[in-house]
Amino acid sequence: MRFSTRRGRHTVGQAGGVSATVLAIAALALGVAALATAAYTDNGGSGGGSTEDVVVETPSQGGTAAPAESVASGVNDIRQSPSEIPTAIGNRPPENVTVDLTTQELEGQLADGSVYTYWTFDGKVPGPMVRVREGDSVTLTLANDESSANVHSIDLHAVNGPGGGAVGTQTNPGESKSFTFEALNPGVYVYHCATPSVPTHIANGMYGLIVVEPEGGLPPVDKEFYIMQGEIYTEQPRGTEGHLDFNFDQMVNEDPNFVVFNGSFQGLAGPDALQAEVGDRVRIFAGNGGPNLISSFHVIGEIFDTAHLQAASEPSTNVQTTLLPAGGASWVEFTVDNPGTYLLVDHALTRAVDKGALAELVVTGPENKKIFDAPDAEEE
Ligand SMILES: [Cu+2]
Repeated sequence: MRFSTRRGRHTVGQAGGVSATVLAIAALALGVAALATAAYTDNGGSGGGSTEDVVVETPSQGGTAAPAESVASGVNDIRQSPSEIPTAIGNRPPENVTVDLTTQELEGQLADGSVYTYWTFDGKVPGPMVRVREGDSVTLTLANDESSANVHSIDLHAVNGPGGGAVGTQTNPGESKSFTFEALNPGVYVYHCATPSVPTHIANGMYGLIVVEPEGGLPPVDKEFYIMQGEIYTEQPRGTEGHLDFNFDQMVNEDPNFVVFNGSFQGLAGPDALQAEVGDRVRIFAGNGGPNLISSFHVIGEIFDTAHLQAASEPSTNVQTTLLPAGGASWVEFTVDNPGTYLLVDHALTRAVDKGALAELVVTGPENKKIFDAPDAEEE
């Protein structure tokens, strides 16, 4: 995505190419699954009233196990990096802003050994985060890559106007269309393709977030992350090797084989986990593309000091789990007090453990035993 203001054009988001980074999703998924299983051992007998035992794990320092690859060679990495966040708006007046997005259809890795044909904004799921200021006049140009087989479009929930922009952006392959809107309402909003069958386009990966910062900007934090949940409805069951096909009937029945964060099965873990340091104030922009399920977004071992429920301007405080409606979002903030691995999940937990909606936040730094002390925690 290209994104510019009067102050000059700069680029955010990736070029949509194949990432060279990585580790085997196989090993990764197994590791995460084991971790998740360990975290939910039937009350554990001493949960202090909670069925959730904090997973205490010292982050691996590396150097022993040979890194495997999390995305197979020659397969597109469609995962949006959770750290791919545009620069904060800060304290600036409203401006004219241009946003350029390109819709692309491409095969990418869904899970270890499995690929899927994604429909995307800029080659990633979710599409690039767009970040503007309340009062900005935003001119959005949507290009549909000439290699596409389908018409695509965009509906941004931050827009006040018919179809959220979809009426003006039904774009044939190889063409582009533009429209302009004023970002009247601050908040965090979902955008998605709105070309029939709309749920099909969404299920194939066509969603993202647009953040509209209020006058004066959002308060600074140490770390910001970008996570979106979505469902993938495949003809073949999980574990099938090779290309998995979309299944319309399963979508209509709201029975996805995969529920994912940022496009792939437990893809934000291990070397691709979110990273923070003890003492960091963390902000997560969390959205749900859907198209059908409601997410119960939770971070195991943390409490949201503030959660903007349904992305409302006023925060709620001390929230354990926040709902992300289909086509809705939230942003949550918390401070990490102790090192270890914290799991981001849809707390409808089969979706996390079995279907893929699970990510890791790895926190490094000194222990704070007054806040948390587990002498019987298993050492690595
Ligand atoms: Cu589309």
